[in-house]
Amino acid sequence: MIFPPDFTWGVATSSYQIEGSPLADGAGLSNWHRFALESGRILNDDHGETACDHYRRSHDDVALIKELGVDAYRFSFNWARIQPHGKGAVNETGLDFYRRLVDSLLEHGIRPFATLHHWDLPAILDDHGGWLNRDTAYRFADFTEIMTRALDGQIQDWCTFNEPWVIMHEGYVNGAHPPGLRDLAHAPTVAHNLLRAHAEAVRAYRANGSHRIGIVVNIEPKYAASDSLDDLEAQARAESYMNRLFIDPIITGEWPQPLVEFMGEDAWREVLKESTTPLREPIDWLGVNYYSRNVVGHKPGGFLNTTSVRQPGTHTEMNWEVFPQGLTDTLLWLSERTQGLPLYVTENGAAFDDPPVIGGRVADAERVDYLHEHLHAAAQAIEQGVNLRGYFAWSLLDNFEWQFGYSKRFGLVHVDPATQKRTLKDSAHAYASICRG
Ligand code: IFM
Repeated sequence: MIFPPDFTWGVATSSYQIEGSPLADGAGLSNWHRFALESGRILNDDHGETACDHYRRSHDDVALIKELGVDAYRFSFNWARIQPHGKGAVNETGLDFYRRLVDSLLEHGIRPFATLHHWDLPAILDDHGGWLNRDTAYRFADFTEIMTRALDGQIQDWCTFNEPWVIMHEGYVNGAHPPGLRDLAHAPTVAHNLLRAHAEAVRAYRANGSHRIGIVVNIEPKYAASDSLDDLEAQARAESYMNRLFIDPIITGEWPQPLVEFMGEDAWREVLKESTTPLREPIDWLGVNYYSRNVVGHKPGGFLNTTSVRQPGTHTEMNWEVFPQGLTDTLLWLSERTQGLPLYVTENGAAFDDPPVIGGRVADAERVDYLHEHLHAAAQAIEQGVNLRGYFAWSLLDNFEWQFGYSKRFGLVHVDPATQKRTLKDSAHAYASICRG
């Protein structure tokens, strides 16, 4: 495996998944905390009240990141800590937490990669329609301006959204995330508002910041189950919905046609009335979160008239097929669609049923293999000409995996929920030796 000498090696987390203390020091309630506290929403009624207690242990966690020998740390802000009411006055105590975190990263020589929004929205904005409301885009641009003014001196790599597709699909179509709505008809409006918010935020950033800004999308490459026309069309619909809905408007200014055709122009009427030109705000880089692939067949009555065809072979605890070739394919696909824009793998990793800590060791051999195979796949993409600038392992810590609570463990570092003790798994040691070259 050969990586360029200036390749960025990192680990990633997000605010609600690790911080805990969600209401501390004047923070407002977030949509995620409110949702998690509603009984029946999350497996075992888990929530982020404590999570990895990172809010109180961030200094030690930065030392842990340093111990891994990585160059960069990708994290996100809990917007409700900073603007408890989703707009207006800044809660300086909340902002100070991130100031301290960033100072500590820089003191340790670790480059901060900041995500402005990784799903935790001030709950009050959800009360006003969340991403169905056009105004949320302007609130997000204001928030971006606040963060940029406060931290652009120290942070050079910014990202607007993490996985806008998940916000749209799980929150407004599938109902597993807040606000828990279930209607495919929401997709065009929510996608449009998220893209508007992204573009407004990039413009706010350009006015106030002077480094780099991008967006992170989740891509699950879609392979047709057969060469039949039905399956090929099913593949195109699935790809349009999940993989092209956010990239195409940003890069080409077009909505993916197979999806517009499938849903019918009526469903898209309001969105199609507006020009996509303002959505095409140039970005400096694109992040991709890759975990698995999807083999798609035609099935009348299935979601988008498609079905997922389960493949033999290893699956993770999330029931996701382990398919490293999909990462090479994804990077080549993105590279072509984005005409050589700098790319980062901003998340890649796996939940496995890890063995327990024995004698200070977690022998997570499956994750070690997963990591090696996917890094090999990334190196192959570079060899084939992809402008890949870095890789972030998901995740630094075992953490709150959304609707699955604490049942799925993605960490390179084991976290004991009772004591919060951190233990480096074998995968952390393996990753550290790769990062150190
Ligand atoms: O834990 C999530 C993360 O928040 C977003 N990307 C996928 C990860 C694993 O499901």
